[in-house]
Amino acid sequence: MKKMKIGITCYPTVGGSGVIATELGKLLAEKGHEIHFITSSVPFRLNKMYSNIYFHQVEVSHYSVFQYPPYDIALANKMADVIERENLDILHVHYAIPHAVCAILGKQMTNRDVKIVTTLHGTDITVLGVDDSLTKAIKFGIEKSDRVTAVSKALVDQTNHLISPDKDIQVLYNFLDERIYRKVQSDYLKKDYRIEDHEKVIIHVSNFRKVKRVLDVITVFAHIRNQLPSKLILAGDGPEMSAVIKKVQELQLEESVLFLGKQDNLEELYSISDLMLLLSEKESFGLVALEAMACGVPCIGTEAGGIPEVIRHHENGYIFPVGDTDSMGTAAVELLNNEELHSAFSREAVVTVQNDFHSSKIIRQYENMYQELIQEQ
Ligand code: GMT
Repeated sequence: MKKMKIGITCYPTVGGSGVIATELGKLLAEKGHEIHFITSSVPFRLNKMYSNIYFHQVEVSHYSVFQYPPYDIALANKMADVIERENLDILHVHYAIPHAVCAILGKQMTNRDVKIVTTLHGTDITVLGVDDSLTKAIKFGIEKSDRVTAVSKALVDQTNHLISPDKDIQVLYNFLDERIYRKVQSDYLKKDYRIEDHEKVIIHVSNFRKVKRVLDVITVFAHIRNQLPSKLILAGDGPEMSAVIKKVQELQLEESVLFLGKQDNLEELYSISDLMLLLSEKESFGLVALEAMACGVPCIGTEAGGIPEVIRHHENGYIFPVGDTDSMGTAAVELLNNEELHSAFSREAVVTVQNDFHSSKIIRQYENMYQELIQEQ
């Protein structure tokens, strides 16, 4: 396969989409492609040196005449610089707004035939797609991209429903680095966190936005805690944190809930967990569920968005309607009490990740898509 020069733009500090964009760049670099990140800061997962990964920082002028710093224009300008100087074959942007629109503008500032690929991650469609001030820009960004991908079938359907773009959108699922996300020996953490051997460990990881319904996580955990000795690990932070703390206090669960804040090395936390709860009302994919499953943790999720494409009901976990905390609590207790069923779900979780979301498979799909585009020239 021809080695390509690929530009990547993402939100370098934001959750799952930044993680996927960065991991994609790293894995493509490992396959010999030359990668150029064009972002406002170094992507937080770019934590290792690669001789074929370059970083081009977008700098925004803060002149007093500008009421708002012109980030989008500065990004388009930087994209144009990199397209020309590095002779990029592909510019792959994550999020339609503003990145796809900037890429189209940046390309127009050059006379190069770089191909633009846009990946939709969710919030750009499910939240911004209903904002009248942005729908035309989102549609424009999608329609003028050479290829558009989305991280789940559900997100393709939602995009078609909300924006009706005149464009085929291809599903390319998220993936993870299996060398990192696997069951590891981290039992020492149980001792450190004062988790007794007979206690079950439930985990929730998110940015604690309202859409994640972390209060439901607490309700379900309270149900579990009533029936079984257990601890809840909460990893992450965000706007709902004070409401969550208040609810934990009201239910007198302070001794059983561990607030860990933002954490790296999540595989160590998943490896001591028995169950992951992802109870969001909007979720285009649910990367944290995939990470937990890769470490052998069954998940309970909601019917929202792409979650059922990852968590399969009665196979590797359970799916319930958003807010049905009674059913979630009952299913959780049954699963945690049934060792045989729990082991079967745990094994199946690992198999699902290997078969359907393996990085080698997904990276090949991206490479093939890029190659096809280049050959269209
Ligand atoms: O979940 C978030 O709030 C962060 C957001 C992001 O932009 O990183 O996540 C979105 O993209 C992830 C990677 O594709 C998906 O796994 C998340 O499901 C998706 N979040 C939503 O749709 C709410």
